[in-house]
Amino acid sequence: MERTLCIIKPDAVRKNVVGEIVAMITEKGFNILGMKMMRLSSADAGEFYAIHKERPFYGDLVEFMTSGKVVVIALEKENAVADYRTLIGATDPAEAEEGTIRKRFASSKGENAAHGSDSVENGRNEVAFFFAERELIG
Ligand code: 3AN
Repeated sequence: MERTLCIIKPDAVRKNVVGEIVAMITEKGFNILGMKMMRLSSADAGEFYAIHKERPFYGDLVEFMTSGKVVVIALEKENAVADYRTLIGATDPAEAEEGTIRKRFASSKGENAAHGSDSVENGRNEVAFFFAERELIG
């Protein structure tokens, strides 16, 4: 079983589409191991996105991710990482396939509704970044 991390980003929370996104995820057969709403601090967001530190959009990304509430969801399923990437769609909503979360709800490359882990290793690490093992219920 693989784990992957979903973050419903501040733009999607502001649009009141948390329920719709959770429904799209569970309809695809993902098991929710843990879910919480939180407001990321700059330190949290900066550390979580440290891999993008040198990218020109890093400052905007941290500012956006701390601009409002997010919903963090730990997901489990066979092939969870790739299947969830398929469900969220391309980073740029203009390139995202019909029926994906980003096609439906994202407004731009930056404000793109949902985060998804990009590898099996990052899936486990990102889930562990936000959840203690005892908070994850199989
Ligand atoms: P993904 O989220 O699809 O894995 P990455 O890993 O390339 O995409 O980028 C991580 C996050 O950085 C994206 N979710 C997005 O919020 C932001 N981002 C990526 N590219 C840009 C860009 N050109 N302009 C603004 N923000 C960006």
